[in-house]
Formats: sequence, C-alpha cells, structure tokens
Amino acid sequence: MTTNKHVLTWVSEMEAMVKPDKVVWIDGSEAQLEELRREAMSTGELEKLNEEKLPGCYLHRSVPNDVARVEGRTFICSRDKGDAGPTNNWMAPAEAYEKLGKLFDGAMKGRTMYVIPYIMGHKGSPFGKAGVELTDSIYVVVSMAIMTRVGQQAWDHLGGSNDFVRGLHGKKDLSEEDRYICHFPEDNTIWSINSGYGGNVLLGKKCFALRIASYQGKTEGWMAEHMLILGIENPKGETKYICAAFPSACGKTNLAMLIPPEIYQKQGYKVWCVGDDIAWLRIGEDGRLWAVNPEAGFFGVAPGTNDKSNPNALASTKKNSIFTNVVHNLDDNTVWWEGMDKTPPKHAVNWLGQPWDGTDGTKGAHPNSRFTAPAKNCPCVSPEFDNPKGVPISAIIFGGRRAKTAPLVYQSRDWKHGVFVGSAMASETTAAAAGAVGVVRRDPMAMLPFCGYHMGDYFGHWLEMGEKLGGKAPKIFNVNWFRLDDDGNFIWPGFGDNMRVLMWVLDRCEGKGGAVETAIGYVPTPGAIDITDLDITGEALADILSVDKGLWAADAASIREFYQGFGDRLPQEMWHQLEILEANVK
Ligand code: GTP
Ligand code: SPV
Ligand code: MN
Repeated sequence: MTTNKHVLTWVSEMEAMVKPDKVVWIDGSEAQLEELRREAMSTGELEKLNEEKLPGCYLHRSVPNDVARVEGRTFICSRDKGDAGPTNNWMAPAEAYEKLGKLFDGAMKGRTMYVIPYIMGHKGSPFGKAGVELTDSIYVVVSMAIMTRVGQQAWDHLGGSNDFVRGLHGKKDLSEEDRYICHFPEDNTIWSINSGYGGNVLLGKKCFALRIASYQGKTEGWMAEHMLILGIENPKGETKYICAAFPSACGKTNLAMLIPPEIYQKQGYKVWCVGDDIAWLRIGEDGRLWAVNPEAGFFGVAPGTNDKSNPNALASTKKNSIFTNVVHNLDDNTVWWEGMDKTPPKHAVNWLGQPWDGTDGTKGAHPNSRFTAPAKNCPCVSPEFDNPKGVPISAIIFGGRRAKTAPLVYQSRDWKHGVFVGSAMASETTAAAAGAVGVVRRDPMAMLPFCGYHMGDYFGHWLEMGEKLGGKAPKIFNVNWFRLDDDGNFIWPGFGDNMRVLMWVLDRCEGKGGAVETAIGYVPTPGAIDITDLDITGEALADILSVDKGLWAADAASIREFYQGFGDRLPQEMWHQLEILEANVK
C-alpha cells in the first residue's frame, strides 16, 4: 500500500464517481492473484486449463463485439485540437471528461474496484515510469500482473511523486455505442469504458507505453516506439541489437524470438529476445541509442503460432498464461487455434463458446485471438531483459505487409532518408483492429494508431533525435516478408529464415555486405543474402529484391497525398526527401 497523497486523493475521487461496493488494492502477491483467479473461475470469467499440460493457464473469452482495438473509438484529448493532429480522433478534454464522467457515474455499483500499481520499465530506473490502473475486471488485474511489473515495487518506485499515469477502466455493460478509449496526454490520464479487450483495457500497453509515452518522449527527449528488440550473438559471443517496427499482426513477435536456420546455428549464432512489441529509446552516455522493453510479458497473436513458425512463443505459453478467444479442446482441457497443427480437436468449443469440431468451415479461434504470457517463460529471453540500462541499438528496421512494391529489404541512405522511409510505410490492415482487413494504408513507423500527438511533430522529433545521435545513429532499413507471387503465395519463406536478412543488415552496419544503390536506397546484390538450404531460386530472390519504378512512382504520388494532410507541421525535410524519391523514379 501507499501513503502517496496524490494517489490517495485521485483514487478517492474516482471511487466517488464510479461508486464500487468495495475497493481492493493489488499487492502483486501470488496469494492475492490466486484468490482473484478463483473468484473469476466461479463466475466463468476465467476457465482453468489442464494443470498437467498447461500449469497455471486459463481460458478467457471477450464478448463477440469486443475482440480487437477500436481505432474509431480511441481519442487523443489534447487541449488544442491541432496537437492531436490529422491521424488521431480528437475530443476536447472538458467534453471527454464530462461525457465519460456521465458513463462512469455509478458504473461500478455492485462491483469491486481494483487498484493496480505497476511500472512500465524497471524499478528504480530513471527510465521506468509508474502507472496506476483502476478497473472492475479481474481479467485485467491478472493480465496486468503478467504484462507489467505490478505491486509494492511500483509504490516503492513512485515514492511521494505525482509522476504516475492515472488509468481508469470500467467494463460497464460492454456497449459498443458507448465504448471510448480516451487519452489526456497533458494530464497523464487514460479513461477506458465499455470494453474488455486487451489493447483497450490493459492500459499499461498501447495507451500508456505508446500514446502517453510518445508524448512524454517528445517533451523529455526520448522515444516510445511500436518496436520489437532482439539481439544476435555471433560465434565470438558478441551481441548486436536491432529494433524493428511493423504494424499490428505483421510479425514482431515472430521476428523477436526467431530460431536461426541451421547454417547459422552450426556456426554458433544465437538470437535473444528483449521485447516483442514496445521499445523505449534514449540516447546513452556514450551517445548511442539504447532501448528498453517496458513490458514484462507478451500479448501475442495466437493463430499461426506453432512449433515450426515460432516454437519460442509457443513454449512461452506453456505455463502461467491466459488465452483469449481461442478454441477450447474439451477432450484434454487444452487450447487450439488455426495454424497450431492440421487437426482441429473433435470435441471442442469455439471462441464464441459454441460446440465446434472444425468441420463446418468456420474458424474456431478468432483471427485476433491472443495469448498473454510472461516474458520470463521464453526460452530465448535475453540476459539483458531485466537490465534497466537496456541495450545499444545498431539498426532500426521498418516493415509492412505488402503484396507488391516494397522489396524484401533495402537500406536507407542516411538517418533523414530513414525517417522518410518510416514515415511512408504502408501495410495491409489486419485483424488486430476492428474494420476491414487487407486494405493498404499508410502507417508511419507502425505508429498510426499509437502516436499520442501530431504526427508531423513526431517526424520532427525523429529528425531531432537523429541530429543528436549524429554519426552514432543506428542505420535504418525496410523489410517486407510478404511479397506474393501470381498465385497469391508468399515468395519469401519468412519466420526463422528472416535471420538471413538480419545478417545482411548487421553486415551493412559494419560497412560490409554487397549492395547496389537504387531509386529507393541500397538493395542487396544477388549473393549478399545467403539462401543455402532454402527452397527458393536465385531468380525468385532477384525478383523480390527488384525495385519497379512504375510502382514506386505511384507510391510516391500516394505519399504526396498523405503528406498534404499534415499541413505546415510536416517538417520541410520530409518534402525534400519525397522530392528526391520522385526524381529518382521518374
Ligand atoms: P501485434 O502483437 O499485433 O503487434 O503483432 P506482431 O507484429 O507481433 O505480429 P506477429 O508476430 O504475431 O505475427 C502476426 C501474423 O503474421 C501471424 O499470423 C504470423 O504467422 C504472420 N507472420 C509473422 N512473421 C511472418 C513471416 O516472416 N512470413 C509470413 N508469411 N508470415 C509471418
Ligand atoms: C497490437 O494490436 O499492436 C497489439 C495488440 O500488440 S493490442 O495490445 O491489442 O494493441
Ligand atoms: Mn502491437
């Protein structure tokens, strides 16, 4: 418990508004969490899974209209509308507090309000930040205990300070029409109502660690990014670190814990996972860019995760994990999802809670069904995972899901060009957010749904960070694992074999690695990417490394249109970079 008067005052104000029957302060102890899990089992909110096969694991279902982030109901409530920028929904803070205040009024009557103290980052670290989430959901409490560092350590970290993010979440009646996820960056505050889905309600994650933290980073001179962090250890025992930003459900968790192909394993290469979704980046005393993962767990996409595509993620879910909206296999009380193996369980319940045996052509698991697993479970979790200093970054990789246009990999000419490449990222939409799937949209730095302020200013912040980093700035690359052939098949094998591309990236960081300069940047020479043992021809590789000027001219036109939306807050440098591309593809 805490004596922090800022916390106590705020909690009692919120309590007066939501009027719970009871308030329970979460201490992070296993005994308290176990008591809560038991209570959730008695109401059906959680179902206990097979204790031998999946010890400490639970199944959870959200309601069918609440299975993904809701970008249309997500707001940035800055005082000045202009500060939210053209890519965010905006509501005036006073209006949002009033509107949601009415919804929250008495919203916890007959319920318990849980007070969850947590840290994003590490206890005692100047880079760790405290948050407090109030919620009426046990699912949220037990998930936050996996995803963040919860309990007394957060009170110790905060001390008497007022510097904590105030998160209020209420399930209310899960009404879609009155669902709101509102962020008040100038007040360090998040209010979320009428949802029970991960990204909308585990407020430490996207709401705090990206939307609020990106604003804090801009103000305080650091960056909060939608990036995985991984380390590649060479046979001499030296480890180089890479950050990569891909949009939701475009391969961060998979890349973050990849298993190296045999050719690299034999030589002694290893891959270490520092983080799979969020990176907080700062300039270290040595002038380099350093990254920490502020989270403590993985909230990963279940479908497609199997012992070939991502054995490390699968292993991470084998104990103390929560599965949401997957198939419940009643034969042995375990879970299943599409892409786990080829045989759906015969005697099962689908994500909607209905009997299902995989024969009626419907999907058993929701495409955005997820696992919530402690990072410590991951067989390749980095020895630096708990290091509050983080790890030094050699390369930054942007990437998206694109059937055409973007080659397998290319390197930007320099940091400024790299910022342009990130700003012009485009990707096909996925099931991670409500709405159409497979539509190409611009998603700068994979931050479109997560930047808590004007994105023109955000590009400016990237450029400024590059100025400060100077010659020590990481090199910037772009990848696309998702190029399709004429029959709609992925050309590149992907997954573990993406290591072959990362090796070229690291080579380039050391001034090695063959490359040719093209209209869009440096592309590997044939032979610079090792395809030993791969079922891909040199021709096919050359094809996915090719740069089609016609397609890029069309892309440049679409970037110009996109840029126009940012008005005069788009840095001049971005226009300059676009003009270079336009000239190059003419
Ligand atoms: P969020 O948690 O939503 O931020 O997603 P993420 O970026 O961590 O994506 P994740 O690694 O969970 O991958 C999402 C989907 O992409 C899964 O269905 C994967 O099977 C698929 N995927 C990941 N990597 C590759 C790849 O290299 N090639 C192909 N073809 N598919 C991939
Ligand atoms: C994403 O959608 O990018 C996720 C899942 O990582 S959520 O936490 O729902 O945002
Ligand atoms: Mn994500």
